[in-house]
Amino acid sequence: MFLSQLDRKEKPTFAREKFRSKKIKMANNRTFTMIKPEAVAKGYTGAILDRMVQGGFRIVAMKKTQLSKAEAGTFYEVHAERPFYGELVDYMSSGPIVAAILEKDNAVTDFRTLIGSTDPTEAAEGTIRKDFAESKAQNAVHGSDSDENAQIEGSYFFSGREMY
Ligand code: IDP
Ligand code: MG
Repeated sequence: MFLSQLDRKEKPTFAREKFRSKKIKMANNRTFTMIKPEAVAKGYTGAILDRMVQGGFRIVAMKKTQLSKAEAGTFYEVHAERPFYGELVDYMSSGPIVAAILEKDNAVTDFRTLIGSTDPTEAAEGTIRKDFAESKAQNAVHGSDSDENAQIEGSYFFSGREMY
């Protein structure tokens, strides 16, 4: 009697664990982006969002907001040892940005193709950075570099209640 009760209690937990690990492995359909301060200030927000939508990405969540220096520092913590880190943190907190979670098959890879190389002078024709970026530092948009970072970055800006 006791054992069968225990069994019933354990089963749902096991099922949830199984579901969770499957979801993590299969979550390659979302990425996170920011339209960076110089692009927002120049009025490129609408045109850049249009490129994303025309590129096959669905907007799951979106907001206009401004990062504090501390928040920009945390967001770009992986680059803390790079020589451009201070400049990057100052720049990313210098004005409003537009943050969004985007959905598409192979979202991370396809989005990085759509935005082009970090340095706009090396970006392919027709990419967002080629057409809207000012420089390697002020390069119009951010795109996550892995599924794991897309998940971390998206949930830094949005609660589950803000994703549709
Ligand atoms: P990514 O945005 O293409 O992934 P990362 O190497 O992750 O490029 O760099 C993050 C951001 O730091 C870039 O988007 C750009 O704004 C800035 N950055 C990268 N390299 C340089 C540089 O050499 N000088 C100044 N800023 C840079
Ligand atoms: Mg990067």
